[in-house]
Amino acid sequence: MRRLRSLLIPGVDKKLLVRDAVKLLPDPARRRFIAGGASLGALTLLTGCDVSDSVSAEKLLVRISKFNDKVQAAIFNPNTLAPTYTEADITRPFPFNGYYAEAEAPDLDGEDYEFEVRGLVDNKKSWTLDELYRLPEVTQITRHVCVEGWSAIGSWSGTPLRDFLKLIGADTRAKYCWFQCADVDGYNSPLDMATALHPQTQMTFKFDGKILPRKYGYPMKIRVPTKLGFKNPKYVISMEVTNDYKGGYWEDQGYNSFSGL
Ligand SMILES: Nc1nc2c(c(=O)[nH]1)N[C@H]1C(S)=C(S)[C@@H](COP(=O)(O)O)O[C@H]1N2
Ligand SMILES: [Mo]
Repeated sequence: MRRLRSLLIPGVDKKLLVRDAVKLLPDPARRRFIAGGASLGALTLLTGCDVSDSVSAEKLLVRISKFNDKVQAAIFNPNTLAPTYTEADITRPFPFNGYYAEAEAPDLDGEDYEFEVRGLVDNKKSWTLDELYRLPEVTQITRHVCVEGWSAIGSWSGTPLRDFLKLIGADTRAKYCWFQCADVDGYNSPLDMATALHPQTQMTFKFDGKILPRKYGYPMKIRVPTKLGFKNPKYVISMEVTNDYKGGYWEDQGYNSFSGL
């Protein structure tokens, strides 16, 4: 992931912080954290603390040491909702991130855009942007957490992916929804079906109440607030419902595919 200006507070050693957290975490949180790649981003998701803004590393560790079984049960339940925030909490400007500079981001033409649907679905028709915009819209203000150690709160609007899956007659017993993006080097990412069906997983068409700008994934991104940032594909052009693990851009480079809570 690109070196977006590191927002980590100076003097905090990421590696040491993660190591301390591993020591403090009770099982099964610890096992899950290690299996997920033991990153600073995962720690942020886990605790809701962001070392990159106000909360100090020490506070984060204190919070971890106070984890009790009940909290853990809630955190590791796949149906648990990610925390939501208010308009006032939105990070402005919201960061851009990709494996290239902002000026090189895909520049899709909404006029001839078509979202292609493949695999284990009854209705394989492609969707124009007009058709997608007519789907019921919900808005959520949630935190986006990047594995690099920064996070930001944003407002995303669109339609719940689970409703769309129902609409197209997807076989929800399949293992994955695999998304492909328009990036030159073919960014893609598999999403496990449990997360695809999570009530907050969204086909997103707007950011902060306005049509999704190019930098945040125009015309569509998949917003997954229970996963790390790289599991939130932008510039999405197709989805395949499949039982095959097809890998993904960061997943193929060693990032854990689950990468969430
Ligand atoms: N198509 C595509 N999607 C992508 C990426 C990318 O490079 N290409 N980067 C991922 C990563 S690592 C992050 S942190 C977020 C950044 O989203 P933002 O630019 O809206 O902050 O997009 C994710 N989705
Ligand atoms: Mo990221």
